[in-house]
Amino acid sequence: MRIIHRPDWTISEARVTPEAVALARRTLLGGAGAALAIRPAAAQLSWFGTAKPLPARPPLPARHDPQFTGGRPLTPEEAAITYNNFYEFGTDKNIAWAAQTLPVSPWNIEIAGLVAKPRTIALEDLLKQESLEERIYRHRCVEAWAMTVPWTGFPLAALVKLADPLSSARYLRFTTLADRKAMPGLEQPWYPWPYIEGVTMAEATNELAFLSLGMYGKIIPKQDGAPIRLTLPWKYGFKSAKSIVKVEFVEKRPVGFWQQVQGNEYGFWANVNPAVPHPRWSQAQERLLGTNEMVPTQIWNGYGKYVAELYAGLKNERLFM
Ligand SMILES: Nc1nc2c(c(=O)[nH]1)N[C@H]1C(S)=C(S)[C@@H](COP(=O)(O)O)O[C@H]1N2
Ligand SMILES: [Mo]
Repeated sequence: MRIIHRPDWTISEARVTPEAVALARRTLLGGAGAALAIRPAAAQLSWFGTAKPLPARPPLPARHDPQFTGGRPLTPEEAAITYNNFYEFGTDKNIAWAAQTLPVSPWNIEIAGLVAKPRTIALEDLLKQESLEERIYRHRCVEAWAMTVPWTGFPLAALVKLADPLSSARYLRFTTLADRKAMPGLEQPWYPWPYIEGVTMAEATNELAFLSLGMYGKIIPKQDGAPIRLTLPWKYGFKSAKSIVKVEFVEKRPVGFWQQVQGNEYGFWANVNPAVPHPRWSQAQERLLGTNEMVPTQIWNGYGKYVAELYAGLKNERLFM
């Protein structure tokens, strides 16, 4: 028997409204939130400080790369870091508090598969070898919400170089943390844990592909994938795997978490394209977190100048799902 468990977001985000955000906030507040809808915006801001504050994050200084501006106003930090997809902590958007149990230190990354020397690196040792920079990127979730965020990290290409892959390596396969003690979402056994994602070698070494350790000039929040996550701004957000523990160089195309859950809706490539609808909703527009403004979606999420050529020869692939 095959049971298809559709995550609630695959239905709900298609009809997202400002009310949905109000509802999310109300949930954060518990019962006290019922009055929220009639409170002025300024008063709404204070709930964040008073209800259940998220831990303060230490600064993570880095050189800002002026090449990546985001092209639209930054999403307010509070909006970006309290509206998350991180199924290991639950299937709704307000998992920020639940995610504080994520154990981030010590953190090791296993480099495995088709590389000169498979090994495990402590994150702090990896960071000694990479220099951090800040880039503002647009993020587009397949559910049609979007944000614009300053990420701090280093190019994925630098990790590929350090890993020293063999010429037979064709893909990178990322495995993320699956810790039953810390992650209540793993109790939902119908999901194919751990969360896996993958990219081609050409994608991994593209200038845009980034590993993020910070957000808004500070250490990345746990709910956003601490201590290290992928940031692939031209692809739907589910490709940007959080809390990575293993990077494997492989010959076979990896099958991602969402592809396993619902392969007819979520594929390997998942490049953003307004003209290719999701089977159950349009991708023509996106809702900006923070303002709820609806704006047109751009092909490759606006990053065609960097990545379109990667796909020029791939005529028989489902590039946009
Ligand atoms: N391990 C893991 N990584 C994940 C997810 C997840 O559920 N688990 N969700 C993905 C999805 S669908 C999106 S849109 C982004 C959301 O990142 P954010 O919460 O920082 O906005 O993370 C991606 N990476
Ligand atoms: Mo997403």
